[in-house]
Amino acid sequence: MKKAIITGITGQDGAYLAELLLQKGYKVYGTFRRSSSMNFWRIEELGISNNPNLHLVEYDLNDQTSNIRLLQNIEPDEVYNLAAQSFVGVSFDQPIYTAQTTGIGALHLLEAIRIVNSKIKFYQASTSEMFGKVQEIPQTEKTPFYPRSPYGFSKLFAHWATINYRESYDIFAVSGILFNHESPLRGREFVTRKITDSVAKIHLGKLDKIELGNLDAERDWGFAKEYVEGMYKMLQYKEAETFVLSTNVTNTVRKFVELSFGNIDIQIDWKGKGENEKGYCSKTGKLLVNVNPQFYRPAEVDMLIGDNSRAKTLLNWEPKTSLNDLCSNMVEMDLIRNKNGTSF
Ligand code: NDP
Ligand code: GDR
Repeated sequence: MKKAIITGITGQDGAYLAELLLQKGYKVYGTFRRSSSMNFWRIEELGISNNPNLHLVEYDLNDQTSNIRLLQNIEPDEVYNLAAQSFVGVSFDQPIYTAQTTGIGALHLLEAIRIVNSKIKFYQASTSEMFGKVQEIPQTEKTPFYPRSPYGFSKLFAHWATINYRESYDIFAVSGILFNHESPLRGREFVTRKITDSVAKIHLGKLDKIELGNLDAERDWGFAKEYVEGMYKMLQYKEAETFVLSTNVTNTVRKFVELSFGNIDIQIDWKGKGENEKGYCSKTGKLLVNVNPQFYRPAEVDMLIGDNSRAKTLLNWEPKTSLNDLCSNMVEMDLIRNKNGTSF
């Protein structure tokens, strides 16, 4: 039975990846951080929390002895490093912590592999945020990087550390440059889930309006469940390499707002009150979207659109879910949760 460690099993991707690896017959060791209130709602919602092949291990990426012990005790075949301070907005307020966890944290794990067993395969969760300021459209494995946040430059450090350990020590270390991927398991601080959860609350009369920042940012949004399959495929490929996973389609935050409200039969009048008056109304005149500068970032990534041809050709990986379907599924789940009072 193959053994895999997933750092960050309490997060969106960690939960989906654990589900996938369990289906593939792996023994999965998922790491979580000690906290005064436990955070297992995602693996519970997926129905895998009591799977006998799933083991939860307390761990912090920032504690190097815990990295070494993790590998010594479990003797894994594969390590998927998904743990990170992953929220771009917070990285501006907590840059040092973000660099330690999101950047140096990956190096801790690579060093632990070098020390304990250099045959362990390693996946690093890299990101389209490393492309940052647009240098090329679409963005590929060869596009120059220009990160625009402490999160982006920390991930870039981890990306290069992964490549360096691959080249220096012959470690099977893969970097997956993933564009935004969303799902009903997305954290509520990220814009898509913030919107779908708010739309559900507005529909149920629990909220008046959504407060958002930059509505014109463009993102290449896919479905997270399909992206974790890409991670798995990268570690099974014959060589350790770098791959982009994306849908190759970009949309604005504004479009995602429109799609989400469409699910509860509301149309936003973008010509209505207007951004200068800080809000947009429904066609019937109810203020539903407020633009709040609090949610603007000191430096923004204006536009991301990927090119997944390499992953398509070499890994036979391709996204299938449209943004429309993804959005409908997220709104539907948020309606159910908010009705049941189980929204996380
Ligand atoms: P989440 O924020 O949902 O999950 C992050 C996970 O990391 C959580 O389990 C969190 O634990 C854990 N974590 C944070 N700090 C530490 C630490 N110091 N030690 C151990 N664990 C820690 O992220 P996603 O699931 O969305 O993303 C997974 C990875 O992929 C992240 O590295 C992210 O940066 C990267 N990525 C994500 C993309 C996306 O669109 N989702 C796109 C490209 C890359 P806790 O629950 O306790 O906070
Ligand atoms: P991102 O995701 O920064 O792309 O990082 P996020 O959903 O936070 O922002 C996307 C875009 O929406 C704009 N925006 C808002 N964002 C948030 N969170 N809240 C708002 O109210 C709001 N209003 C507008 C943002 O300015 C931005 O342009 C995600 C994370 O998962 C990273 O870990 C991952 O690496 C990248 O995706 C790829």
